[in-house]
Amino acid sequence: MLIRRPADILSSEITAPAVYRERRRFIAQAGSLALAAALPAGPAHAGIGPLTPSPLSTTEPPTSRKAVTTYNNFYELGTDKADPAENTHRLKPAPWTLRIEGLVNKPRSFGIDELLRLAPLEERIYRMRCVEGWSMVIPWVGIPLATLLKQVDPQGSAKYVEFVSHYDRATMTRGVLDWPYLEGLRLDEARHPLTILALGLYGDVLPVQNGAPVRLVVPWKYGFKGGKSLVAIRLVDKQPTTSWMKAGPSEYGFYANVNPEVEHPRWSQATERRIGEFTKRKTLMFNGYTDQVAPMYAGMDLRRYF
Ligand SMILES: Nc1nc2c(c(=O)[nH]1)N[C@H]1C(S)=C(S)[C@@H](COP(=O)(O)O)O[C@H]1N2
Ligand SMILES: [Mo]
Repeated sequence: MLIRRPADILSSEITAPAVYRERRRFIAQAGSLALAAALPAGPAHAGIGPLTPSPLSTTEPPTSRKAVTTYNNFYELGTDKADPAENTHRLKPAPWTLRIEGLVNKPRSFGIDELLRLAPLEERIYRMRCVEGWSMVIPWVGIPLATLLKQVDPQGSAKYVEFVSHYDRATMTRGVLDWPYLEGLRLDEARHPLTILALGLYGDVLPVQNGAPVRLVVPWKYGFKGGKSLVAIRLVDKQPTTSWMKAGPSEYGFYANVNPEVEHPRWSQATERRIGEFTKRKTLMFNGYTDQVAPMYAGMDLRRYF
């Protein structure tokens, strides 16, 4: 990944927990109204409740909405952190369909309204950590990916899941990476309860720069695993080669679990800077989700499978 120093974002931009809780109460109340009134009109509204709070959320204070929506990696919309928010007109998130295909018994496409109704929308406040060394806490809104996978009935031969992002050569970055942006998970990782398809953040529909209208979120892995603006999810029998693996196989592995003990070839992964803070934090194994995810990697050499 092209390396940039995190822009200086003031700690005052972190939303105070009390303010944030108040906001959430509002969203919970407004939510059922918003769903009834606004959803049929499409995703161009604010507020997508009702939201079910999740016990899988961290209690750490979320990073400010401003930082979450202006400090982004979305190379199709430019390689500077500020580019995606400035180039949102280059991606039209509606109408949209997400295809689920490959080794499944019931392949089909989902519209965004169908995804919104598939399962109770949950608020998942997750720690997120980029391989570049910065981190955020993001209040996502989404559904477990497992719920979606169940709908298509994966075949026994399906072992991996490939995630294909939207790409339009006419409006998006050319070069830099092998497009479309491609990511992958093992099937058990894809089915893990922490793995979600995000449809919103901070109680609203997903802004374009964060991967509208639907993107993957896998909180124990480096940020690049979370493919944005997904058009297809493909179940396959062999480990997919992802865009970043193609770009730099010695730097970006398939697993990409957050691991303070495995250095990126050009820098350490032992510490991180939480956007909005000035003192560095120690990076936690699996980004702090060890209890939930470590069993999936039992017996694996995580230096080899980085
Ligand atoms: N399609 C696509 N998805 C992508 C990227 C990208 O460049 N293109 N960048 C990844 C990286 S490196 C990170 S850190 C996260 C950033 O997500 P955020 O901007 O919502 O914080 O998106 C990931 N998903
Ligand atoms: Mo990243």
